[in-house]
Amino acid sequence: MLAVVHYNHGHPTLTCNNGVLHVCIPSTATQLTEYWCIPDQTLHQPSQTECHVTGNEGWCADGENLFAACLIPDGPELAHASKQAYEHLIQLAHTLGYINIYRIWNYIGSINASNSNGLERYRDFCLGRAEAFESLNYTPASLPAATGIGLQKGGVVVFLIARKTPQATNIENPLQVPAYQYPQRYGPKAPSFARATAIETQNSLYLYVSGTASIRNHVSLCQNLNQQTCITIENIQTLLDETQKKFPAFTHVYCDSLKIYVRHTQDTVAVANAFQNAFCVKPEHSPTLISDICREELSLEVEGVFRFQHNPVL
Ligand code: 3EB
Repeated sequence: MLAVVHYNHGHPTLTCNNGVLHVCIPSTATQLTEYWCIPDQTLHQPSQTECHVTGNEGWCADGENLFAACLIPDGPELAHASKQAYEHLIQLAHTLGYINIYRIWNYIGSINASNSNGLERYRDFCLGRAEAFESLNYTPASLPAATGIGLQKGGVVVFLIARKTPQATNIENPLQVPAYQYPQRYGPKAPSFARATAIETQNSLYLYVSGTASIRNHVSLCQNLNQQTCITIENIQTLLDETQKKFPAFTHVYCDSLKIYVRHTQDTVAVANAFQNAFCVKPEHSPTLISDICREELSLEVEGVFRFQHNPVL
């Protein structure tokens, strides 16, 4: 295991404990503990991990896989601090040799509120993140998959997973404009993320699906909860279909986990049931977090990890 993420009360912290990085993310509405393990770990010898925390940054690695996190303090504007923290975190991964960053999470305090200039804090964050990726010479087609979601308060908590070899394959959704090509009306810089990334291990192909919402082309479809649920399920299913087209040898797909973000507490049961049925995943592997979503009109967003196999797993 590389890291444990605790969604609980209190303020954000990073600590090392028995060679594992612990990230605490303040979440007043829901409590959740998440364990980040090495893909296909059972096939290898139990690996030795190394864990370090310095100031607002921490990481844990096993020689092939890295989990790294940083805490961005709150302020009247987020772009500058986000750019610096992103550059620093990505450079850290590169310096340690884990150059293939394939999945990033961003938890943004008061995501829909305005900053001191009247720019929505999500858009403010997107600006700094985009500038960081540009300054590090990332091409849009090589961005990691991501989640960008709200937290009740505070600055931004960022964590990522990366590995040394080989590169991830990016998957886009043909029903959606790539997020990095969203038009300017959604903010001064488009969100920097891929819809999904696939990584191959010895026996499996893992698909990391970004936070997915009820968006077609670049437009939100938000008539009601049922429509948002159906469109989001179709978007995730389309990413699974695209992956199978690119990797036809992997004929069997399993949902390892989902994370379901719901804006309104009263929608939790209906949304959780719909996604658990659609992707055959148990409730204990598909927790719900009450969070604000980066577009004010959206009520839900769902991310997941899917495993593709050559043969059925009994
Ligand atoms: C969307 O498709 C919904 O800014 O990192 C989903 C996943 C969303 C990641 C991010 C935003 C992000 O645009 C929002």
